Amino acid sequence: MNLKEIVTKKYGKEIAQCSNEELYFALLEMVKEMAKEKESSEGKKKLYYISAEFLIGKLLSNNLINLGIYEDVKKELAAAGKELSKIEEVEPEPSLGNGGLGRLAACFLDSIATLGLNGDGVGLNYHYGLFKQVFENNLQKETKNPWIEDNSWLTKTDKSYQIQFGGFNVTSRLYDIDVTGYENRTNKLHLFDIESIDEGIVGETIDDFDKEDIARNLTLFLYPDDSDDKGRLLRVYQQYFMVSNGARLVLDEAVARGCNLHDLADYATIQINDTHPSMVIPELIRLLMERGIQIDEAIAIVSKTCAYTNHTILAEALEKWPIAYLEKVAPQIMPIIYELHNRIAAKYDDKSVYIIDDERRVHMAHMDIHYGYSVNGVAYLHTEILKNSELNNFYKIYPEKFNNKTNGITFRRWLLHSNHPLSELLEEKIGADFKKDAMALENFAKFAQDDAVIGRLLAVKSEKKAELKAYLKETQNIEIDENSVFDIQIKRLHEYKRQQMNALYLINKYFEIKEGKKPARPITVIFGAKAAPAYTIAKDIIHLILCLQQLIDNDPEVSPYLKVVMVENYNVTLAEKLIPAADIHEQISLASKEASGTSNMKFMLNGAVAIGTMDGANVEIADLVGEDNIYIFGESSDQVIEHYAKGDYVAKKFYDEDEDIKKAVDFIVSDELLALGQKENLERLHKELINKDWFMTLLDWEDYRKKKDEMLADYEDRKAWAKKMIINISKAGFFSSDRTIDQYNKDVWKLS
Ligand code: 26V
Repeated sequence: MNLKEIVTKKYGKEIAQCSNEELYFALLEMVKEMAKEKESSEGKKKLYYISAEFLIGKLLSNNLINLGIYEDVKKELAAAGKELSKIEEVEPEPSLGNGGLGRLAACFLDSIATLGLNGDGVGLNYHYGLFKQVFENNLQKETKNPWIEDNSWLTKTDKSYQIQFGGFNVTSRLYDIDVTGYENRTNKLHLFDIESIDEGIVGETIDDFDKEDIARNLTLFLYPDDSDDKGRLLRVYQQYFMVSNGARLVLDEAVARGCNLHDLADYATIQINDTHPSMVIPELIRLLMERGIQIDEAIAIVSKTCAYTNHTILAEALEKWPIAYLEKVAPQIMPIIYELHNRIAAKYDDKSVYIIDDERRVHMAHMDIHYGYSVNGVAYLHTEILKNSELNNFYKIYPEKFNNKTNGITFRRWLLHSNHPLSELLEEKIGADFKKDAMALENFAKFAQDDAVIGRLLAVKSEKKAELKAYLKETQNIEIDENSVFDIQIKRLHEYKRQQMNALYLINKYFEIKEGKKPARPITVIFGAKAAPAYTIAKDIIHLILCLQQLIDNDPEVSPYLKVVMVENYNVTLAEKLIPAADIHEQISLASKEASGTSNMKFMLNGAVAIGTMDGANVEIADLVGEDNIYIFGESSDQVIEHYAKGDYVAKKFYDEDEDIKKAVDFIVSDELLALGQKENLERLHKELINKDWFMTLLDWEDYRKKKDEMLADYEDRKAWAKKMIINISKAGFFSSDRTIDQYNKDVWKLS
């Protein structure tokens, strides 16, 4: 049925008489019907991308684009006096991820379907998802984030399993979301839930619920507070629930396609997205044994079926679960984990590659590496660091398992959907090929000296900046100047990402303006970030930024030249507005720490220029665009790794010896800021920066400051800057997730 027919049937009226809400639900129905027609059972072998997070964002526009009906629907609505963009606003954003890892999983699903591959996502249906961030007294507060409505993209299926935990069972229920490929097949995102979930048990704050009542709380939140044992245990319950359901689904579907289980690896491959789903290995072995396969063969089958992606080298993020937790949650997999461990311990003397350590903790990544057939990092540098340092002992055993798959992003969402005017300009100048073949963007480079194209491109940027201004005014009551330079840093709040370094730059700029040294043009620095609820210093950094925002807003000497904005509840929808409007983007992690980054790719595609360290995918971006088109600063990953090895970085030395640093750092506890913020938080951050600074903010600060000033000066030559924009856009093709998925498929999954 077309939209008109659906609207008549559903509401008995014309499109023009419908509210935006009614039209949203009608479009939802229409898209679901059309998506269904493109479901496919083609392909003997199937990929399961199993992940605790899928940060899918709103789906309406994306689906309309992928189904090839966006323009027609927009016109039909316009003819009835309706605006598609207003209808999009009705849709709630699903909140099923933290950041890059979850968003990557969503981009991958889009590309898997777009390439016509047989592959689905498997995850959990968190009812409140990640918390909603609100600011109160310049502090982050976490509140519930309900997103599921009666009528939504979720479709309840008849799939259900009995999942056994230590001492009790729960009944699962599978919900599916359609994943439409761009002019290609429809795949599925399978989200498991429990029948007995009870949203009503959560009180005023997000941690106000009985964490031990697993049968009612299991799928309420993504990563509930893990600062205490109960929260951590709940996370293990979630993980086991996810993989037990996932493994059963894999087996059921394989059998339905004719698999005899001995040949499972010909029918299924499972990509383990970081260590959150690692228990799928022992669980799958257990289920195969339950179905009559001997342990040796079961281990061999699973080892040919599972592949692991590492997304971080941060020690605290590499999961190691105490045996006591696993015994409580899923005692039935412990004998298998012991067996997997014993086989390794019998073979190798080196305890660093064992699965169970002397503290009786299970190293999930170690299990993945030994019993998976592929181990990949997510950018060239990251994979090199895994091979040569972090996982070197494993690399020596299994060099053939290690491979790199540099991350990518889907251009459907991050260009076609989020930046219509740029997309149109590109199509006019280089044709529509780039929509299917991202490398065709290279053809845009020939316009780098073309004044007419430069004028058009700058006009597109201005249009997106004006749109962002209007959006922030309407949604957050924030005023920004569209004629200022937009400098944007959006990512999870973490010390290694060094939002604090950006804040120190702002303090320094504040001093300069006070002293009469005004910037050539006003600067608007925008942050978007959520901090993990138990990550104290990260929350202190948010506090500092919010205090600076208030201080500067209230200072008539400074506010005409400098504006700091921390947007509330940064999410995919906001990213879609912020990225196309950016002039400058900040990729300033301590070298070696950011596995890849993916916002860097989205920004370059939208014609923003990076200031960054040689870290993650920045290295490959710099290689592609060349040094004139990116602003690189800071020590290299080798130097940083050496500082850690020698333990020779002393923040206090930088603080004592550099007056500008001292002045900026001390301003954190100045009377001006203490008047706006909490003494405890600001003093803690001040102390941390001087006495610890584990992620070496002060090491690179001077270099960062110089580079940024150079960049701001260069921005004033608008023509030269536009050339940088054009080069960035034209080199972005490599970062299409279609390329990444094609590589996964050719090197790892080998789907037909
Ligand atoms: C998780 C946690 C959880 C406990 C507290 C500290 C902490 C720190 C980091 C993480 C991150 C987990 C993995 C992750 O999200 N990695 C991101 O993956 C992206 C997609 O590959 C990549 O672009 C980012 O660079 C990487 O940080």
